[in-house]
Amino acid sequence: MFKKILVANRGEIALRIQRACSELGIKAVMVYSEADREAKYVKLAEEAVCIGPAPSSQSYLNMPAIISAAEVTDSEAIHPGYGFLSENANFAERVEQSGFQFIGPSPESIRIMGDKVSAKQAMIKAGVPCVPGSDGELSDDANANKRIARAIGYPVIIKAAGGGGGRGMRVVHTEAALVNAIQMTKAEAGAAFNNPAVYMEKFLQNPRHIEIQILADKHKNAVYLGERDCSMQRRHQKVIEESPAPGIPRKLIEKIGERCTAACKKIGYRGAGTFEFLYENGEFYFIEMNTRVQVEHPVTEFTTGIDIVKTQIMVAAGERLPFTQRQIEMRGHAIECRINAEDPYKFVPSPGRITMWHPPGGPGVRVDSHVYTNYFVPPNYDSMIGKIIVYGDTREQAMARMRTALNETVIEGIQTNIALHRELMVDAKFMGGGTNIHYLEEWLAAHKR
Ligand code: MV4
Repeated sequence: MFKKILVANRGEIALRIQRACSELGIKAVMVYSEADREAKYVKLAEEAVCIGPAPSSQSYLNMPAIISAAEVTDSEAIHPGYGFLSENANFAERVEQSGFQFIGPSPESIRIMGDKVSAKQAMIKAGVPCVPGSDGELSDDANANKRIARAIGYPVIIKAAGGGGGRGMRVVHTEAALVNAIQMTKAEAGAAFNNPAVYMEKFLQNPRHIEIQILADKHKNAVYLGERDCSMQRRHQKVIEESPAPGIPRKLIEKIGERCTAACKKIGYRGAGTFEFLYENGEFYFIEMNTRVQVEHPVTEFTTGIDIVKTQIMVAAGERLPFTQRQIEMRGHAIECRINAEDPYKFVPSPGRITMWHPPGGPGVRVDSHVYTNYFVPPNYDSMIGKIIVYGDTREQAMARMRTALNETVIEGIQTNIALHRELMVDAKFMGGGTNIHYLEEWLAAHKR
């Protein structure tokens, strides 16, 4: 096992990784920008290294600064967390070339999944069901593209190979609009991702966003830890996540989970990973794979009892997965609310000093946050300041615990989206379960203020 790991991230995930290291008896070296000197995990750290000024381009995205920090502290491995450099294949490669273990999949796996065309081709080959679409990248042949769209059936969606997470996509409803839409998406993709390649898919009108969590070791073992329903989102930012996904038969989850683990074994995937699917009319369609730990991993930790971050570290060190698929049981229900420093209805960021922080507690309540009373939320980064995660034997009990937890929470000095969460937790349709990816935006439009 490693003796010392460098944590190359900030915020609540930096603290989460620091805690996992502490439990494993590993020293955690924290890095921080000039704006993050006062973060809780920096104060707690035995060792912390300033890697640059507040802008992430000069700190959390600064590869030489991070690798130097690992060198001067004699770290053996680097945990990238989520966001920033976590899915940057070149970073993973440079980490390994510098003699450190990257806590995540191989640079090759990251590269394949980063290109959505090659990711989809790998999944088709491995037997994972995908959205019907073009056979790889689109050519410049307008007539050929029209034939592809006609075969799929309108509406179709044009997506950038270098996109993902909602960036670089365009829905096309008629043949008259197709050629121009492809041209526009290619131009935007070339500018934004330095890769003009695009592909075409059938546009699914009312899907849910269901993802499968997997863990794999370096010895060709892979398991799935069930699913998460992440349909409650606004502008591609998830707001609430839960597991299990309401109303989806277990047999279907098991079937798709087995396809995911088979694909992991086939491509030699290691570490934690998430297969993202759209789910519509009882069918799963793969869209993307995330090669990092995700914000919403705690809901899966609650329902499986497995520590995903500790396992990431163990498998990166070469250990075998300490459980088989048969030993993994899902139990109860977990829900996560992301707490953002923002106006709850206008969504304008609200950085500043937190004058009062009273997190909730009690049975089945977990709070992952790096903030505290008198902490200053810097304006330079994502507005998420923490997550409240609850567990219950049933979805109803989990929702009741979340309502209690949200009512207990006191955050003063900045605006937060707690009020929005409190309203959603008593919304009849959400309480019924199984709302789709458009629900929150429709709800917000109907509850304008
Ligand atoms: C789609 C889709 C409908 N049909 N693909 C958006 C983010 C990226 N991961 C893929 N996305 C979508 N791909 C087809 N063929 C609808 C979306 C989509 C979406 C997906 C998941 C969660 C929220 C979303 C919000 C809008 C659109």
